[in-house]
Amino acid sequence: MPLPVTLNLTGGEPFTLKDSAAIVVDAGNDDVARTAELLALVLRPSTGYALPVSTSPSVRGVIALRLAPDRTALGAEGYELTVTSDSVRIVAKERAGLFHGTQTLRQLFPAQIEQQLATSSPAWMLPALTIVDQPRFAWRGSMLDVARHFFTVDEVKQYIDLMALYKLNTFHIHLADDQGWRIEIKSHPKLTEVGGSTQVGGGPGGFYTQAQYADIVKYAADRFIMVVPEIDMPAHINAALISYPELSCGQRPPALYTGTEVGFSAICPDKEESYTFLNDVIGEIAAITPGPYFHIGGDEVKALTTEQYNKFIERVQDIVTKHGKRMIGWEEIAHAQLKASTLVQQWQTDTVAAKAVKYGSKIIMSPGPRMYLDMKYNPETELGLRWAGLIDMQTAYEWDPTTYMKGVSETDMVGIEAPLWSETIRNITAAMFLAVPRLPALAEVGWTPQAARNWNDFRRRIAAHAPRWNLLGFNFYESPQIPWQ
Ligand code: TNX
Repeated sequence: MPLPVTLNLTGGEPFTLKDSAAIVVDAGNDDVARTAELLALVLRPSTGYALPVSTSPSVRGVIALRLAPDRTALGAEGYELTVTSDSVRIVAKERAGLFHGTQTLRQLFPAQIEQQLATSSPAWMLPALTIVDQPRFAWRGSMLDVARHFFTVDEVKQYIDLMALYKLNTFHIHLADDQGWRIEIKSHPKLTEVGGSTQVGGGPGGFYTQAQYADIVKYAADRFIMVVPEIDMPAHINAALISYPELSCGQRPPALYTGTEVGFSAICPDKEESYTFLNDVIGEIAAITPGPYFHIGGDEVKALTTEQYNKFIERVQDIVTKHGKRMIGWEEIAHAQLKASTLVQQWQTDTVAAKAVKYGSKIIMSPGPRMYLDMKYNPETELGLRWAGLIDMQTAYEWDPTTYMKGVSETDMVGIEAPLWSETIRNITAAMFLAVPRLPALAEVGWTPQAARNWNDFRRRIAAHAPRWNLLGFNFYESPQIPWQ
């Protein structure tokens, strides 16, 4: 999961992982060794084997990870996994492919491989096979809203673990909204002191220091996941306005906000100091973000005129560009004049995002009725909202992003992203309940060729993952549409 492009059971003798095994990598490549070490961290506790990461090619019973730059057909994220009776070999053109290959290998072992205590049963056997695999879309993301409710660094890492297991490669983190500002900005300390002090429902909120943010970025990067930071503007910005009231136009006295209304706040687009402030914020975050993107939100603005909004977006686009990043915004930004390098994130309509195409801007597909992980599964689901509809498993799985929108074709989109808004969820247990099993379903929408996807086949395969989620401590929704074993 997601289903590989090709999988051939060769019918040969199976492979059994033994306590003498090692994970072999080519000498002189520390990055590959780190991927091997992450695989070892999964395999060691349950097997109880030492599984050293070794550069000695003579070790028997090996799992070998090897970069092959000449295997161009594998692309930036593809891999080939070959299991024979005496070895497991993962080959990829690039390092991301090796990592994805290790996630496939992990899933080929019995579920108990995820156990924390060593166990001698079952035997650690793999069928002889060859898998050649690569993703359909380059952009396979998920967004976590840490603004409405704060999530600790450890919780964020658990979410990244879930994404990595299903080969997602982009983690969009919604760092500021009306209810909370979650990232330290050294030039404007009140953003976190004041703006970070609460959350929906009035709890204590919280924020990440820049060092903690860098730690999240590194954790994600080790798993070949790019972090995209979002500071939502010009609306969804009350937390900044209470910290620095001079940034508002002064229509409404700012106060801490712990409700769930949207669209009421706006940074003043007509004051020069607003852009000085945003330049500082975007500059500091850009400097600690290795990925090429900065997300400016841009959604649900009710307090500005169209003209004010468009001018604001165009100015901010220049600021983002000046700091060396490509801008991303929710679909509303397509009303403004965009650069071709800007990405537009579709979420609500099929007309606004289509406008982006005329600027040459590519689209990230996040249609609410299919991809919003914060929607309820059914009318009785305790958590979640329902404005975009109810999304049980078949609805999440059975659709094609490239035929979803009129006037937008496959070449207009970079891929898909599943947002998890956190108005109704206050910790990772609640987040997992909404994300699992829908996020694995959407991961397959993003990875597997459309022609190879089949709902009935998917239902059967996803059912086998429940024991893994239990061992990993991932809460999940027991959808009645899945034949759980
Ligand atoms: C709409 S999607 C929003 C968010 C809410 C979400 C709840 C988008 C760009 N804006 O502010 O949290 O609905 O589902």
